[in-house]
Amino acid sequence: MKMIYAIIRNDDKDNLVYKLNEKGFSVTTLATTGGFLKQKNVTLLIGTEEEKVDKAIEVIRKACGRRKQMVYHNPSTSGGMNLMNYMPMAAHVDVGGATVFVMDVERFEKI
Ligand code: 2BA
Repeated sequence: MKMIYAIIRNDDKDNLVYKLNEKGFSVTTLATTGGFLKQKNVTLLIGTEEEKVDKAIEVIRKACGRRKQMVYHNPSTSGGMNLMNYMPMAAHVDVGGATVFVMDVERFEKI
């Protein structure tokens, strides 16, 4: 038996939990905060058999892996009548990412 700790972005939580449940993994989510940036993130606890660990990590990678996302900025209205100030601006930003730890479970019981 193994325990997977996966620290992920809040935005990826619902999709990842859905995908893990769909594949038969039980999940507990904890609301956590990164120690460096002090931003809220989510830590998933996933207890599973050793032979299923790679499958769980594959699901995490697909749902949360680092990727580019297009974001649109609201046009500024503070720059006068210049047309450029009203043009929507688009940019690619990096989103996602997961930090995963896999640990041995000495004993597992449901009482
Ligand atoms: P990541 O390395 O992707 O880490 C994202 C979050 O995962 C971290 O949030 C932390 O909550 C958790 N985490 C990562 N590695 C961990 C570990 N070895 N043990 C326990 N938890 C761990 P934050 O601490 O707020 O860090 C956010 C991002 O800031 C990190 O992204 C990394 O790019 C950067 N960072 C973190 N610590 C740093 C440091 N001491 N110096 C420079 N950059 C740092």
